Amino acid sequence: MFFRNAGTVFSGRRGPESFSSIARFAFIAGFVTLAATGFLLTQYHPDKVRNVAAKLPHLNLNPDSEHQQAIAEYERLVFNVSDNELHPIDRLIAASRQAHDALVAKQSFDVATAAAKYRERRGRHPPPGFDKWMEYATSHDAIVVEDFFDRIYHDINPFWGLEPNQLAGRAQSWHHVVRVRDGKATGVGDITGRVPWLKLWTDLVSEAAPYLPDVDMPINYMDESRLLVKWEEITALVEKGEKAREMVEPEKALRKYRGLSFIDNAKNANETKPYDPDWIHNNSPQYWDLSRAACAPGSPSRDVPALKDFSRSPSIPFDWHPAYSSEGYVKNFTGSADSCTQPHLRSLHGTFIEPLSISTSTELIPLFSGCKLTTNNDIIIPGAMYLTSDPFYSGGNGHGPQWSQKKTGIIWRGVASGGRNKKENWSHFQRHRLLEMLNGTTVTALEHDGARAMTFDMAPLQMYDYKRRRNMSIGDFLTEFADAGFTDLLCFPAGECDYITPHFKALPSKPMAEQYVNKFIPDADGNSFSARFRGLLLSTSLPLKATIYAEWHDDRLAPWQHFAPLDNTFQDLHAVLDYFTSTAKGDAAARMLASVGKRWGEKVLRRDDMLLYTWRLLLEFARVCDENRLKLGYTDDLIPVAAEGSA
Ligand SMILES: *[C@@H]1O[C@H](CO)[C@@H](O)[C@H](O)[C@H]1NC(C)=O
Ligand SMILES: *[C@@H]1O[C@H](CO)[C@@H](O)[C@H](O)[C@H]1NC(C)=O
Ligand SMILES: *[C@@H]1O[C@H](CO)[C@@H](O)[C@H](O)[C@H]1NC(C)=O
Ligand SMILES: *[C@@H]1O[C@H](CO)[C@@H](O)[C@H](O)[C@H]1NC(C)=O
Ligand SMILES: *[C@@H]1O[C@H](CO)[C@@H](O)[C@H](O)[C@H]1NC(C)=O
Ligand SMILES: CC(=O)N[C@H]1CO[C@H](CO)[C@@H](O)[C@@H]1O
Repeated sequence: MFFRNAGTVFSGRRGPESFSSIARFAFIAGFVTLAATGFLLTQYHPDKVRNVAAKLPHLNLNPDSEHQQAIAEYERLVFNVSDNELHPIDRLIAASRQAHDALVAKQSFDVATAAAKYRERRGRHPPPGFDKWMEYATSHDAIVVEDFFDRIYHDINPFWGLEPNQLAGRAQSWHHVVRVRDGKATGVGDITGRVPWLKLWTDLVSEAAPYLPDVDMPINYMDESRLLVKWEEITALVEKGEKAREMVEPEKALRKYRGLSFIDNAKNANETKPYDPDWIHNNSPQYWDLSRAACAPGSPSRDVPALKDFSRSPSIPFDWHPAYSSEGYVKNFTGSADSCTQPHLRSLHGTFIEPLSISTSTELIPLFSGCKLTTNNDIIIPGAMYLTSDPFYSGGNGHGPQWSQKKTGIIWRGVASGGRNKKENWSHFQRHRLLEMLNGTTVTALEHDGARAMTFDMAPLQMYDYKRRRNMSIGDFLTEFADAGFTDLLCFPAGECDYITPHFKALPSKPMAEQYVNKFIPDADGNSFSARFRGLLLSTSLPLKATIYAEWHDDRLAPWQHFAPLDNTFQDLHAVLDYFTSTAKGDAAARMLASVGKRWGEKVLRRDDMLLYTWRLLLEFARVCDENRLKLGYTDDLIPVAAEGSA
C-alpha cells in the first residue's frame, strides 16, 4: 500500500544508534581532506583525532577565510554534541562528505591516467581527440573524474545499437542543428520568433570546434524532453551495442573519423528532409503511461496506470521508506528523481498531470535536450539558460552577502507553471504544494483548526518529531521566516482565477540578486527543470532542491554537500527547515553547505566545464555515427612511439 489513508500511523523506523559510530568515523576520515580544521579536533576525541591529525599534511588555516570558518564552525558544534543529539541530517552530511571526497580523490591529471580510467569504466578506448580534450581540461584547471561523465554514456549507449549511417543522416537533416564542419560551428534551422538557444549552444560548440571532427548536434527546441522509448527496446539496443563492443589492439585503432561529406554531398532528397518519427500529441494524462513504459518491468511504477480523476485531494505516501532516503531524508538524489520507483508522482507533479505541450516519440532518434526525465532517451547537454548571462536565471554578478549579513529567511518567486493548472487539477502541482507548505497562514490553520490544506497533509509526527511540530508552531515560524509566492498565477482559462485566489495571491517579483539576502532558497521544477539551480549553487545562499529532471551536472554534485535535497513530495520540507533554524549547529550546517556548494560550483560548473562536457559528448556522438566506430579510438598512450599521421 503506497498511499496514506486518514489515520494510518507511520510504522516506526530503525533508531539512529546504529548510524552514529559510522558517522563519527566518517567525520574523522573526512577531515583528512578538509585541510582546514585539524587543530579543532584535538579538543574532542583526543586519541582518535591525534592519530588522524598526525597524518594530515601541513595545513594553512586562514582565520579570515569565510569558507574555512564556515566549515570549522559546524565541525566545532557537531563534535560537541552527544551521539543522541546528532540529527539524521548530521549523519547524512558526514556520509556525503566521505563519499564525495572518495570520488574527487579519483581525479586524473594527465591523459594516460584519464585514458586508463576511461577504458576501465567504459570498456572501450576513448574516442580520437581525447588527448586534445584532456589538454584543454588540464590547462583550464578542470577537475577530471571519469565518473563525472557517466551521464554521457548512459545517454549515448543505446545509439550503439542503431545503424551509424542512418544516425548520421538523421542528425544532419534535423530541424535545428549545431553543425561542425572543418573546425567551425554554425547553427542551422529557422529560429524566427524563437528563444536564442541555437545561438547559445552554437557559441559554446564553437569553442571546441577546432578540435572536433565533423559532427551534427540535432537539438530539441521545446522546453519538454521528447523521447520515451520502451524499456525493453532500449535494453535490447544497449545489449546489442555492448555485444559488438571491443577493445581493438592499440596499433590497429583508427584515429581519423570518416567525416560527413558523404551526406553533405548526397543529392538524394530523402536524406535532406528531416526525419520525424510519429509524434504523440495526445494530451495528459497519458504522459504518465508513456513514461512508465520506459521503466524496468517490476519497478513500482511500471504497472500503475495514470490517474484519470484529479478532483480528489492528492495523497502523499507517508508510510513509505524509499531506498533513496535515510531516516526520512533524501540520501541518494539521483534516486529521488526517479519516477519509476514513485508511483505517487503520477498525481504530484505537473509533468504527469497536464503538461503544457506534449510531442513525444517512442522511437529512438538522436536529439539533444537541456534536461530530461530519468525515463527519457534524449541526450543531455547543459541547458541553454546556463549559457546566458541573463540575471533572471543567474542572478548576475552579485552572489549575495556573507552568511552573517543574511536574513534567516526563505524566499521563492516564480510563476505557477509545472503544467496547465486548472480548477480540477491544480492541487496536484509541485509549485503550488511548495508554496502552500511555506504559507504561514495555511500551515497555522492546519495545525490549530484542523483545516485541510489543498495540496498536502502535515507529515506524521512519528516520522518527523521535533519541538515545533509538537507544540504546533510551524505556522507561526513560517509567518516570520518565509516570503514565498507566485508572480503570476497562470490561471486557466486566462483571467478566470476564482478557483485559485482563495489560496494564493500574486506577489511582485524580486531579482535573484535581491533574493540572495535570504539564507534559504528552494528550487522547484517548472514545466521542466527550473534553470536557476546553477545560479543558486554559485550564490552565498543555500539551495533546497527537489526535481524529477536529470541534468548534465548531476554526477558532479552531492546532496548534503553542495545543496540540501528535498523529496518530490516535500514531506521533509518542514523538518529540514527546522533542522537548519532551530539550533546553532543547524545554522552552521546551512552556512557550511552554502559555502561548500559555492566553492565547488566555482570549480566544476564553469562555462569551461560545460564546454568540456559538450566537447566530450560530441566526440562520442561523432564516433557512434561513424561506420568505423568499432575501430575508432585514442590509443597513443598505449603505443610507445607515436605513430605518424595522427588525426
Ligand atoms: C561544548 O558544550 C558545552 C556544554 O554545552 C559548552 O560549555 C562548551 O563551551 C562547548 N564547547 C565548545 C567548544 O563549543
Ligand atoms: C526516397 O526513398 C524512397 C523509399 O526508400 C524511394 O522510393 C524514393 O525513390 C526516394 N526518393 C529519392 C528522390 O531518392
Ligand atoms: C542511487 O540511485 C540510483 C537510481 O535509482 C542508482 O542507480 C544508484 O545506484 C544509487 N546510488 C547509490 C550510491 O545507492
Ligand atoms: C514551540 O517551540 C519552539 C521551539 O522550541 C519555540 O520557539 C516556540 O516558542 C514554541 N511555541 C509555543 C507556542 O510553545
Ligand atoms: C497564503 O494563504 C492564504 C490562505 O490560506 C492566502 O489568502 C494567501 O494569499 C496566501 N499567500 C500567498 C502569498 O499566496
Ligand atoms: C490529467 C487530468 O485529469 N487533467 C485534468 C485537469 O483538468 C482538466 C479540466 O479543466 C481536465 O480536462 C484534465 O483532464
